[in-house]
Amino acid sequence: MATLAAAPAAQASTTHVVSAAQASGCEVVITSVKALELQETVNDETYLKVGDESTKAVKFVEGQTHSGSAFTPAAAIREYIPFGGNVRIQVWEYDKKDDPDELIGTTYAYCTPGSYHAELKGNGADYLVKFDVTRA
Ligand SMILES: [Ca+2]
Ligand SMILES: [Ca+2]
Repeated sequence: MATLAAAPAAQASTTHVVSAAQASGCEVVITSVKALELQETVNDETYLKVGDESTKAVKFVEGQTHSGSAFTPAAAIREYIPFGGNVRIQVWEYDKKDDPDELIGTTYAYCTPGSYHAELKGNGADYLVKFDVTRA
């Protein structure tokens, strides 16, 4: 009985250590995306890859800004960043089947709370991505 009583106490201690580690992680949320220069002539069909998730494409005209919430699913613009780790953020331009999509650029979010912006340039396009990092 004494041994059984000790086991839950050990588990509780382990659980406490795990939640302390999680508390020092972060979350990144994409707040807005602006098309400074389009990849195509009239409209870009722009989507994001955040961590291992992809959003659906959103149409942009030159100079247009969409809030992060325009990109769906909403969960795809929100990602957990482990302490000491990072999350990759990419802007892509969708093209029809048989035509590979273009990667506009890549940036990284680290576990340091704050508001950030990154100008991503590539394949003739130029996009400004803003994102917030908070403790999670
Ligand atoms: Ca396209
Ligand atoms: Ca294209």
